[in-house]
Amino acid sequence: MDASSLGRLVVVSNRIGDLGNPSASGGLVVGIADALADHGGMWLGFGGQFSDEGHDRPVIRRVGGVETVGIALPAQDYSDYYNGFANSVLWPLFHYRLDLVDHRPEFLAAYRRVNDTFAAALSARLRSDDIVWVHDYHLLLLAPALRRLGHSNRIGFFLHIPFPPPDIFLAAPNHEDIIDGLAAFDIVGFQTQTDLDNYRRAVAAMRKQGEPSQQAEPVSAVFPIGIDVEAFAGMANKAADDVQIDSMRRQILGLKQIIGIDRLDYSKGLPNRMQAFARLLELHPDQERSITYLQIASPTREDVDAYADIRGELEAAAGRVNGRHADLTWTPIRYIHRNVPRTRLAGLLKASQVGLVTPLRDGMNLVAKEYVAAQDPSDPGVLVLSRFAGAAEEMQEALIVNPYVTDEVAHAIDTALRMPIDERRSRHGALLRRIEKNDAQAWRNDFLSALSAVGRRSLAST
Ligand code: ADQ
Repeated sequence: MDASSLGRLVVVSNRIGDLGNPSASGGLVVGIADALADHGGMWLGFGGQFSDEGHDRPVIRRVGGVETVGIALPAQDYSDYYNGFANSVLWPLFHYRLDLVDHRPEFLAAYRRVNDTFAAALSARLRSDDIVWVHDYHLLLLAPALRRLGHSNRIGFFLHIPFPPPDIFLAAPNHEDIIDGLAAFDIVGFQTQTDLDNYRRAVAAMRKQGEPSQQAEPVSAVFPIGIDVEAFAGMANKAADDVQIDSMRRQILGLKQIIGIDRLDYSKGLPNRMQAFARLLELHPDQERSITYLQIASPTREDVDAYADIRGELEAAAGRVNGRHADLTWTPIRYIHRNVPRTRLAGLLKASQVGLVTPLRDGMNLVAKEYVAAQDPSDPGVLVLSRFAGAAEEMQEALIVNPYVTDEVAHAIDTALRMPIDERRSRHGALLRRIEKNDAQAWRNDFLSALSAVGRRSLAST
């Protein structure tokens, strides 16, 4: 079935994107905003306001044919659900970091309550022919809650982050509920084949132990998320004045720029990356004074303990490298802990000869795709990409590295800096074609077509 023949689309995610200014908010919001604009529909999420007794009305806005519903939640519940279960249990666990899991019983209870609250708010507004698209690990239990309320709508789920191997997944405090919860969706989508395989192996492992109470199994498939390539390239071409001045200054000095852009998250491998850059200066002293590394790391989840240390750790690492190598005219690492407007980011990516995307584990990583989209095809830079980013499954023409092996990353940066133009062009051309094919539009059309193709479920089977 063609996705355009669907009824109203209802998107549910933890927060609502800024539909008034989608391109400022990033790839995901643009993809969803376009889908909603096509179908007409509703986007429901936490609105940012905390509910007091009797004041828990949602904030409703209308942008074109799209209604956004921002629900209110009690402050303590939101903290235990968002900082707690979602980001202190599920995020580390799904990124293979059992050592960082910090579970408390009240987290899981709040997670269930918040999923139920989302379901109740949605239930009051849901029409019987709506199709529902739920996003990410905050809402794993939304479908069973909606089914309990009697809704037989088509409901799809997309997981933006990795799905871990069974041995790790089975350490989740409520792994049976998660598998049962996913079974109440009609489709469960993943970023990569690895994630899909891990999910299916977890289901099989639990079935062997007789654990899942659900017999139904949802359709499961891979839908690699993409970006709007043309729009991002357009932004890169409109670089702000300060980006142009900075890039001219570097040209005069003969400096090549290596760039990293990430949320300041432990999954992104930033300390390892700084170490690899330092190692590059040791292994290839001839690169001194001819390169500079710009790392932009946006603040994120600062209320979660595991994020508190990484900021200090990175500042110290950048300081150490600069203290050791900098002189009056050259600063090896420029480290910026701030959000940067997207047009400026695009300009900075374009002006950089090497893109460093070296997460220890990542669902996809849109920056890898943004870096390729931003390049000048006639003189493109080189992407150094972790094999543990979901993007590596599609982007094999990048220089693929193991981010845990410092020397390997250092050598790859050196190779990228010295790569002849013909090789740069042919690698970039292949990458560009792939990200154009698997772009944001393909992602949502593929997902929504698959969701519309499943039969409507009878509630008796759930
Ligand atoms: P993230 O972990 O946030 O997303 P990523 O895919 O790289 O990771 O997306 C980050 C977005 O934020 C990019 O569009 C980037 O340009 C932007 N950004 C990063 N740093 C910024 C800064 N300092 N200022 C402004 N903007 C900045 C999760 C998963 C990923 C998955 C996406 C989408 O963890 O694996 O690719 O969702 O599914």
